Amino acid sequence: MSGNRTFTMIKPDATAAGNTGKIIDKIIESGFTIRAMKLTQLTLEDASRFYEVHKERSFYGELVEYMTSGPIVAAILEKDNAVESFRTLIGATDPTKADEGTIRRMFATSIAANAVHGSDSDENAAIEGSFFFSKREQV
Ligand code: FUP
Repeated sequence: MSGNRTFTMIKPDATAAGNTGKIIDKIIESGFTIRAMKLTQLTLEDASRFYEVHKERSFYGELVEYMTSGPIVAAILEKDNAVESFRTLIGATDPTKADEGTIRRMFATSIAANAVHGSDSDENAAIEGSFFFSKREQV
């Protein structure tokens, strides 16, 4: 059974480029309800822990460094079938392969600086959401 919540981050490239508002608008227009949101900056320890699943991959060090390079916006989003629906909205990891109209196609500059994160399963959505937000911070 698919769940109704997912977790996202607007990444440092997108916040630095002034695209935070446009991305949030697109998320809301696409039918998601924001259940938690904060602007923050990851420490190296935070990013290493968040991306621990990728630690054996060649790009891990670069990814962790990049994700600490500026502010991010973390959010919990609600919609039916949230995980899959949000991954459709953001598009492929590589923005040159992302479909027209997707957030990554519109705002990402490279595979690493790809504007937004979206959880890849209900289980990870719950883990990632609770990485940033206490129960009290979710409405
Ligand atoms: P996605 O689920 O689309 O965010 O993609 P992955 O889980 O495969 O990758 C997580 C993050 O690692 C991506 F958002 C960006 C980064 N990455 C790279 O920097 N280089 C790669 O070759 C693949 C991923």
